[in-house]
Order: sequence, then structure tokens, then C-alpha cells
Amino acid sequence: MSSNLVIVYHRQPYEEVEVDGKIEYRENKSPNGIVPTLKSFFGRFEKGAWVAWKEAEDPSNPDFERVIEIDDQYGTYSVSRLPLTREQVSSFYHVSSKEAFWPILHGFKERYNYDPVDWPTFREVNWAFAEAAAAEAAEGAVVWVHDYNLWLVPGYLRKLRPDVKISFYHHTPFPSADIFNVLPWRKEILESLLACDVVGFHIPRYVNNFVHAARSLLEVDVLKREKVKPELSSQTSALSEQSVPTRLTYGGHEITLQASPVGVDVEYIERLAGTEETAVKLAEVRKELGEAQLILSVGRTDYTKGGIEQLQSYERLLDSRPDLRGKVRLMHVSVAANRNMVAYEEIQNDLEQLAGRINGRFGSFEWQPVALISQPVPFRDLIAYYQAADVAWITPLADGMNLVCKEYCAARTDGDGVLVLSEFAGAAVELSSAVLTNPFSHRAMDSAISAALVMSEEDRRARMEEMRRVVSKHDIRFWAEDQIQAFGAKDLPVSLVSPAA
Ligand code: GDG
Repeated sequence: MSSNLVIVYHRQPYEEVEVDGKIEYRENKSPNGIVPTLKSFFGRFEKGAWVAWKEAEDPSNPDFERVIEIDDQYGTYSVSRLPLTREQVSSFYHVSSKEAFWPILHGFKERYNYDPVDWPTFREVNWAFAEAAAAEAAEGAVVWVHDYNLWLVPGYLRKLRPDVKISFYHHTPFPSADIFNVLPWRKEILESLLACDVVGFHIPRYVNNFVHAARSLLEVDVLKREKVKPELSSQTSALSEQSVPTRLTYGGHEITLQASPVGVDVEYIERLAGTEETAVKLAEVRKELGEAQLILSVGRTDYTKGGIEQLQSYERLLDSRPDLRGKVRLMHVSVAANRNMVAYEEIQNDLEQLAGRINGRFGSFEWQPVALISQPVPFRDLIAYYQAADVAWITPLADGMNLVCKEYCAARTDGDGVLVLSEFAGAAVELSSAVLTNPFSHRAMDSAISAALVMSEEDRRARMEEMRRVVSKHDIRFWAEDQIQAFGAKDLPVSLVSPAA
């Protein structure tokens, strides 16, 4: 039976585990919060499908199980797996997407690596995704494509299936035309995105940048521009915008643009925060900390996340403030999502070296200033660490949204805790009550963390109350509602299934 909602996402929506020679499908353990959210959408469509890739030694092997049916807490849906060789995966994902697009999307022109990109393979893989989506979609279905590694899917799909509604959601920032146009494939990418019915981004800045890039190369007209809603136009953020285009036309086709920030599952996080298990873990962490204040930093190992700049700031703090030695601890969780890539290996080595130096310079047998954690922390434990952290220190150099800072606020059911947040995280336009800082400035970084450590309880609580209000309002259900409305499927009930606590 064909599907009314087809989600096209590069990764499979589960992990395959072999138990006694049989394959079992389990929830993903890797640090990525979006997959369960996307699966939740299946609950409200008559029939859903997911298209992803799966590595195959020989893609033409007839035994390769191309489509499987999954029945889990999110409902019944099919998963269409594209058999890709290791070389194809490496070329399309690790090279083109991560070495060429990722740095450009985040504004790191100097890290852009054009030479190894194999554009024909990128096209071929995107074409295969489009074909698989076309095969799964019912007449007039919604096909929802995610992220930059599938940039060419909308254009191909429009040719294959003019009847379907195509929505594309961008999880990363979208850079200004000056940076985006570094990509030699810029026109082809933009034309593909303009074949969509809806293109969604986290915040108005990325929408404006996208329109600017499109208008730099193509005859695109803005049909409608709107004032940005007050909750997305924090005056103090480097990413603020006052107005945003919401409707475009290109070649006779109309496109809706969305600034729709992804939120977290507040209900689920609060439920986890309230369990006995979390209370036990929290008590253990507090006991271990004693009188010391805990600073917590969580993110993937990636140069965009600003881990090095943060550790350098911590080193300066301990250097200039001997009174803090023995009184603070930094838990720096930095988990690699893309192993075996030179850029990420380098950053991991740099983090290890810097953390080692800080511990060597200032630490003692009784006190280690920094704990660098490279293994994923189970999400339940992470909630207890969020609750124990006096300060969450989240200072990416560039970040589409950043869900960690929202999870921190959601977990603080006690109403306490300080969030120090980079003004270059998309979340900064919503969370103006955080201590906003500029990770490119030593002075700004150092004064923000110093201020956070001595903030009065009254100030902490007032800021946290406001942040919790925003995070609860713009939660994952709010985003889901926005997406559903943009699909033009307003009458569908919005009832998200949260994982069991
Ligand atoms: C992309 C965009 C955008 C991290 N370490 C552990 C762990 N995590 C989880 C966090 C959070 C997720 O990973 C990270 O989400 P972010 O939003 O911070 O970052 P990206 O992975 O870069 O995601 C980003 C996002 O897409 C959504 O659109 O916000 O800007 O780059 O959920 O909790 N989870 C566990 N252990 C860890 O050690 N369990």
C-alpha cells in the first residue's frame, strides 16, 4: 500500500542488532534527537514510509531486503533501504556533504574542501533517494525531505512525481550568498530547493539568507514578506531579523518559506526528570561534586561546536582565578558521530590534548578540573547531569538550532541553573534570557562564564523561568503543528507519541 507521508532522511530510523543470528531493530543509541520526533509523525497519517540508505557490499544482490515493515511504539511504517556501496556512502556523505557542504553551511570557508567531491556520485545517490520516495508515495502524498545531503532530491522528485507535495527541512544554518555561492553547484542546488512546495528553516535569518542566495542567481520574486514574530526576534541576538519572506515564486511555481525552530520533547524530559532513577543518579552526582560547582558542556565532536574555544576559555579562567581551583568542575561531553574522518579525528585529538593540559596544569589527585567524555552518556543519565549542573555552557561557533540548551532548560524542573549560550546558535533568538556570549571573543567568553558562576539565585530563577516558558511553548509538538500546517494537512490530529520514560 502506498504511503501518505514519506520521510526521506539519510539515516535509518533504528539500529540493526544481530541477536542469535536474527536481526532485531532497536531505537537509535547515537546522539541525535530528531529521529524519534520524525517517527512520531507516522501516528497521524494513514500509512507512512521512511527512505534511508543501508550499506551493501553488492547492491545488486537479490537477497538484499529492500523494503521492510516496522511495527513499534510509533506505529506501523515501511522502511525503504537504498543499497549503497561503502564507496558511495563515503563519497556522498563523508566527502561531499561533510567536507564541502558542512563547512560552507556553517561559514567556515577555510575548511571547505572541493577537490575530493565527486558530483556525479552525489547526483546519483540523490536520484536514487528520489526514485525510492516516488515509489512509496501515494497520489498527492506529502514527501518530507531532510537536510543538505539530500539537496537534489526535491528537483528530481518533482520530475518523477509532479502530483506530490514536497517539503524540505534544513537542520543546519543557511549561510549568506557570499558564502553559499562558494559552492560551484550552487545554481543546481537552489533550483532543486525551489521545486519544493515548502522549504523550512529554524529561524528567520536562514530564510533571509536562502532567499538572498536564490535571488543572486535566479529570477525569484518575493510574494509575501512578514514581520518576524516577537518570540523569534530577540533584539540582543546576532542572528535577529525583523522581517522575513514567507512566499516566493519561481518559474510560475509558488513556494512557502517557514521559520520554524525545532523544539525538544519537554513532556518526555520532564517525565524522565521526575523518575526515582533520575533522583538516585542526581544524588550520586551531587555527592561526588561535594561543594564544587558543575559546569556542563554537551555536543557532538565537531569544529562548529566550539569545544576548543571553550576549553581555552576554561584554562584562562583557572589561570586568572586561583580561587576557583578545586571549586569548579567542567564535564565536557563530546561524542563523535562521524568517526574515521580526518577533520573530526583532529578535533578529538586537540580536545584530548587541551583537556590533558588543563588537568596537568591545575589538577591534583583529589581534583580534576575537566572530565572529557567521548562515549555517549545514556539519555537518562544526561538528564541527571543537566539537573546537577550549576551552569550549562553551550557555545558553538555556528549551530542551526542546538537542542542541548533546550533539553537543559526542560530538565530544570527545579527552576534553577544558568545557561550560557552562544549568540551564533539558532536557539539564541528564542532564549534571550540566557547569558548570551560571543565564542569568537576571549573577553566575552571569559566574562560570561565568570558571571554565570556567581549569579544570584533570584536572577538565575527569573531567567530560567522565562527560558522554560519559551522552551515549553516552542516544544516539539509546536514544531510538529507548524510542519503539519505547512504540509496543508491541517485537519490531522497533532498527538505526538513520546517514548516511555
Ligand atoms: C543538527 C544541527 C539542530 C549529545 N551527546 C549525547 C547526546 N546528545 C544529543 C543531545 C541532543 C543531540 O544529541 C544534539 O542535538 P543538537 O541540536 O545540539 O546538534 P546536532 O546533532 O548538530 O543536530 C542542530 C539539530 O540538527 C536539529 O535540527 O539543532 O543545529 O546541527 O539531543 O541530547 N545524547 C545522549 N548522550 C550523549 O552523550 N544520549
